[in-house]
Amino acid sequence: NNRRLRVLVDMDGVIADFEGGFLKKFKARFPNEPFISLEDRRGFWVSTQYGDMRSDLCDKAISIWESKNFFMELEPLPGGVEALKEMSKMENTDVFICTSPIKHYSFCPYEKYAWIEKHLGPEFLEQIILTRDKTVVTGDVLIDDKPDILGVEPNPSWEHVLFTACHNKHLENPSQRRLLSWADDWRAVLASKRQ
Ligand code: BVP
Repeated sequence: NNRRLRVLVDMDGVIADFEGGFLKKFKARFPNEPFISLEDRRGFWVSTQYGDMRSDLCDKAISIWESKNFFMELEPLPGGVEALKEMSKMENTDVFICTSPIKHYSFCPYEKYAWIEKHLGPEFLEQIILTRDKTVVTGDVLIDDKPDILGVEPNPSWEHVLFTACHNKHLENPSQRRLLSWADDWRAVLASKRQ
């Protein structure tokens, strides 16, 4: 089998610590407001869970990731940068970072590029796919922490492998295979797609 393998890797919650960065900045900016510990996070949308706690907290949460330097200052998640660099050096393998920017576009798209250049190197700037609809992107596998990845294409070409995050780790019977972290066997996931 000579076909090249195309791996799509999500950014927030997979290589960049969106949840940790959000909670740290939310507490710093709103020290007198209640917050949701990472242990208590449920559901993909942070804004929904904060809004359910108290309606005005939805907009307060949104103001955190709409702020300048929010995306730039996210910490890398353990092992992610190393895994992507190793993956990109594998034979017959093309790696793309496939990430959905927020609609408040003043900072997020720029900062995603800057983050990737800083942590992965300028050569990875060639590998970025910014899209709000990942179903129209073709690939063999998409490693993503969002449990439901929907869009205009009802039958995406990729297999979604669910990357475990604080908000999805309690899901009982996810329809996807899981990667528990970058210490889990991502090489075996890739190997299985080369068969
Ligand atoms: O840019 C990220 C953060 C944002 O949605 C994007 C998810 O992209 P992928 O990980 O799917 O590529 N985001 C936005 C909200 C609320 C908006 Br209102 C949220 O609660 N969580 C979240 O991640």
